[in-house]
Formats: sequence, C-alpha cells, structure tokens
Amino acid sequence: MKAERFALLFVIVLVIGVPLVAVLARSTSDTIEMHAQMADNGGWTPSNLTTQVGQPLHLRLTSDDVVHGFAVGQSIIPPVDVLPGQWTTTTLVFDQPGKYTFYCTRWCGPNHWRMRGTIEVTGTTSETITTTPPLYVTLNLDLDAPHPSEVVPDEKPSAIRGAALSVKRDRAAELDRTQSPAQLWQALKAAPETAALTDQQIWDLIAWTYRSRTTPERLAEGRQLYQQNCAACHGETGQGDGVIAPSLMKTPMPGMTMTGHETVAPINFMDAKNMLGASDAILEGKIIRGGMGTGMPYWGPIFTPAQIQALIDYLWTFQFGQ
Ligand code: HEC
Ligand SMILES: [Cu+2]
Repeated sequence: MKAERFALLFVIVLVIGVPLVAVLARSTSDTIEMHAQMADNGGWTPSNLTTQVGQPLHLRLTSDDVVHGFAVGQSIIPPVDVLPGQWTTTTLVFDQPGKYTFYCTRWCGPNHWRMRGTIEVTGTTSETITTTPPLYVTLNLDLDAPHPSEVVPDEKPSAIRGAALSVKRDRAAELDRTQSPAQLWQALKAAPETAALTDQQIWDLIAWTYRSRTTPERLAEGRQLYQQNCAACHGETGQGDGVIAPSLMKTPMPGMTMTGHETVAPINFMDAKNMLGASDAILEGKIIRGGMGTGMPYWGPIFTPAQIQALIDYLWTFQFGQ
C-alpha cells in the first residue's frame, strides 16, 4: 500500500515535473540578462544582441545605478522601466531583419542619450520593404553650413492673422520641403497674387501655411517627443537653454584643445534669423544624422519618419505659434 502510493507520486512528479523542469531550464537559458548603467559607467551590458526573425528574444533587465528605461527604436514595442535592485522581463519578436537600436527612455544624466545598443536581426521575410533615402541625402545638403535667413519679420508671424487674410491660397498643400520660409517669403513677395500684401502680412500667410499643413494631433505628438528627448538641451521654450545646455558649452581650460562638442550651444529655435533660413529637409537631416562633433545626438535609428515629421512640425511652432 505504502509502496504503491510512492510509485504514484513518483509518476505524477515525473509526468508533470519533467516537462516543467525542461520548460524552465529552456526559458532561462534563452533569456539574456542585461545590466543598465549610466553611459559614463558603461551603458548597457551586453550592448550588442543578435536574434532571428520571428524568434522571441527574452530579456531580463536590471539597473546597477539609477532608474533607466528600455525601448527599441522605430518599433511599437512599449518601453519598460529598468529599476535598481529589480528584474524586469520583456520579450521582443521582430518580423523584419535589420539592425535595430535600443535606447534608454529615462533621463539618467547628461549622457543619457548615449545609452544605446544594437540588435542585429537576421533572417528573411516574404515582405519586401523599400526605403526612400531622406531628402538631405538625395539633395546632398551640407547640414553643417550656417543657413541664415536674408529676411526676418519685424514682428512674430501669426497664423491667426494669416488665416484672416483674404488672399489665402491653397499654399499648405504645396509647401516645398526643400524651401525655407525665407525663400517662400521672397517667392510670395514677387508673386502677383500676393504683391498687395505688406511684408508682415506675407509672414502671417506663411505662418498660416505651416500651421495648416499639420494637425493638432501631430503637434501634440511632436510636443511630447520634444519634451521627452530634446528639451533638456534645446529648452522647454526652444531657446537653447535646457538644463544640460551649460554642460555642452564648457569652456576649455587654457592649453586644452577645443573640440566642437564642448563649445557648440544647442540651436535656439526662437531665433528667426536661423530658423527662417532652414527647410524641412535641413531640420530632418539634422535630426536623423545629428551633429558632426557637436552635442546634437542622431535620432535616425530611434524615431519613425512620421515621428520625425511630427517633431519638425512642432519645431516650426517656435516661429509660427501653436
Ligand atoms: C544633448 C543635447 C541635445 C539634444 C538632446 C538635442 N539636441 Fe538638437 N542640437 C544640439 C546642439 C548642440 C545643436 C547645434 C549644433 C549642431 O547643429 O550640430 C543642435 C542642433 C539641432 C538642429 C539644427 C538646427 C539648425 O538650424 O541647423 C535641430 C533641427 C535639432 N537640434 C533638433 C533636435 C531635436 C528634434 C531633438 C530631440 C529629438 C534634439 N535636437 C535634441 C544639442 C541637442
Ligand atoms: Cu538611462
């Protein structure tokens, strides 16, 4: 009797226990443990991962210092928080091969944006995705050349005043992404339909044009992305006075060689002379590629094209109002 019971128990353990153990052993060996530290202390370990299309990538994440966040660029996988002394698990599945960038989503210090790593996804899919190169590449634009506007308004342009003008044409649809507002101003100044307008009225018409090209939803998205990713340097109000702007502009000690990185201030988006001479193509290029040796990070692998356009639309509100 006693022996029978024992045997039964053994069988049950064997039947239920073995597959369970097998599943557990398998899932832990497939799981990658990842440690997060501020960029200055080494960032992500490991920082380069590989996987295959359709194969789940299990991650267990913890932080060895402050609170960080984990997200994969250009994907819809929601970010997770990575907390000191705790483990967070997340599973990623990719349906397209390619090189993905993962990054920290929590403000963890001046070098926060440098906390990035890559996931190399190999394999094939039936879908073929065609990507068009961004305009700055096609046009071979020099993103680092200054682009001052030859004309600036006396007063801040107003989309509301622009909307009230009777000469409004359907300009919004035809906004040229390679053209600056300054070039558009000169074109309108010369055009017979708008020749009767004052200089300021032309600026107001341009403000209206930029405003009617976008939507409140897109501006809200751009604003949110801006506050989360750009305001620390460019400032909440776009004036280039964010909390870490001073650390970007450290004056080098005497005898030290200057590196652009230490001396370039974040662009002031309220500065009409600079902004009205820029085009969508220039702003987009700078956002995608980043600065050359300046503190401006590159965001190409992080944001989708739609998110970048939302950011650009939001940047124009610093000139043309909300
Ligand atoms: C770590 C600081 C930092 C962060 C964060 C940052 N920027 Fe910048 N940005 C700079 C600096 C410095 C410059 C000026 C040097 C340069 O153009 O390379 C700059 C320049 C730019 C320019 C060029 C404007 C022009 O007229 O040529 C654009 C556009 C821009 N930033 C957009 C953004 C956006 C959008 C974000 C957020 C997604 C962002 N920046 C986040 C530091 C930063
Ligand atoms: Cu971080």
